[in-house]
Amino acid sequence: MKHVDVAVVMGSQSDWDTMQHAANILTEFDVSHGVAIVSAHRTPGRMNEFAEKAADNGVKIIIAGAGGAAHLPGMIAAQTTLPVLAVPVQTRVLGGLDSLLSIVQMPRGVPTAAFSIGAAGAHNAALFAVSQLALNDERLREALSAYRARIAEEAVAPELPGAPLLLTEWL
Ligand code: RP5
Repeated sequence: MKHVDVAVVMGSQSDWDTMQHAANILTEFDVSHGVAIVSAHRTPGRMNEFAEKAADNGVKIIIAGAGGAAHLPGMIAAQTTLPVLAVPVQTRVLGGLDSLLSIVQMPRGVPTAAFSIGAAGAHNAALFAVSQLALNDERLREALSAYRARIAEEAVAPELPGAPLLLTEWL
């Protein structure tokens, strides 16, 4: 089985709309990654096996997304010392606050890193994984700097139709 640096896991097929944003960033940065559905509640045995074997399979970082009673990231963290980056998936009934609160209050000694709810959280979790890998990878460090430069440029691009005076001329 091929080794990957980052494993992106989620509790359900329905989480993919959100978690694909993490996979897209990893693809953009050319970081090896794989995805799997492992549910803390529906397939606990599969989740245990995944968590116990992840480090031996060469995985360095796990990104785990779940919604509602979102126990997946914490339960994975309980069974591995690899860093677990948790993404609270937005839910229809409670908007994802349920996911966030299920994820964020881990007991002392078993941490996960928690990101914001939804697609932006998945996006940022992947960027965070890239920055962790970049500690030992010059190519990724440079790619992250280029990414930051690009989003800074996009943030100030003057697309304000009808605006009277663009003050950016002062800057
Ligand atoms: C959680 O339940 C999953 O992470 C998902 O976000 C949520 C709903 O799952 P489905 O009922 O859509 O499969 O386990």
